[in-house]
Amino acid sequence: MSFTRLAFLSVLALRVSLAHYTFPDLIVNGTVTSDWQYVRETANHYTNDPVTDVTSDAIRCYELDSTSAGAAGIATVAAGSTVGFKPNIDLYHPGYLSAYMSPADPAANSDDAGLGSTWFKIWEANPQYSPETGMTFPTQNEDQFTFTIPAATPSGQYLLRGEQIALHVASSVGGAQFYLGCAQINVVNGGNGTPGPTVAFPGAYSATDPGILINIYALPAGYTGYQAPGPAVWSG
Ligand SMILES: *[C@@H]1O[C@H](CO)[C@@H](O)[C@H](O)[C@H]1NC(C)=O
Ligand SMILES: [Cu+2]
Repeated sequence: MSFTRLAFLSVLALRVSLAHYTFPDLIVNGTVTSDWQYVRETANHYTNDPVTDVTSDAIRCYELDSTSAGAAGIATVAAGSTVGFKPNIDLYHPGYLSAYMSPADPAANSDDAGLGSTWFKIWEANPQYSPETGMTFPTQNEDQFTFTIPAATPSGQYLLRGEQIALHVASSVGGAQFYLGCAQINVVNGGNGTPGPTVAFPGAYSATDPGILINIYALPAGYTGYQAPGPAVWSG
C-alpha cells in the first residue's frame, strides 16, 4: 500500500472517529449567530460526545455547568419566522431531527427554565421508509436544520431545544446518540395558541422506544415506518 493511500485512510479513520458534533449556533433572521451566543454552552463543547442516557438531566439541555444559562444571550425571534441550528460539523450520522420549546419561567437565561412537563414539539424530520428503498435519511450530511416558530405561539421567553437522535448504533439499549442544545429566545408578535401536548426532559423518552432502540440496517419483517419518540408536533 502506498504511503499516500495509507495517509488517506488514516485521515478517513480520524474523520469517522470525530463524527460527533454540537449545535452551538442559533440561526435567526437568516443569520447564523456566533458559537454559544444564544445556545447554552453544552458539556460536550470540547469532546462533541453525545448523551446516551435518556433518564439523565443532560437530556434536557446538556449544559456545561451552572454558568451556561447566564452566559448565553436571549435572541428576539418573531412568531412565524424561521429559526434553526447549525452544528459545528455536518450532520454526519443518520438520524431523526426535532425541535421543542418550553415557556421559560422566570426567564430563558434562568437555571430553572425547562423543568417539569413544559416541553412541546414544534418540528420534526423523520427517516423515510419504503419496502423498496428501505430506510433513508434525507437530513444526513446537512450543514444545518431550520424550521418555523408556529405563528400561534404566545409571546414570551422560551428555551428552544434542537436535537438529533443519531441511529447508526441504536440496535442495543443505550446505543442511540442524542445531540442537542437549547437556545434562549424571546418570542415577539406571538399568537393565542395553546401549545401541547407537553412532556418533561428527562421523561419524554424511554430507552426502548421503537424510534430509539432500532437496528436501521436490519429492520424487522413487516416494518411499516419510523415511529418518532416523544409527543406529536404542535403546529399552532
Ligand atoms: C430578528 O428580527 C426581528 C425583527 O423582525 C428583531 O426584532 C430581532 O431583534 C432580530 N433578532 C436577532 C437575534 O437579530
Ligand atoms: Cu458521532
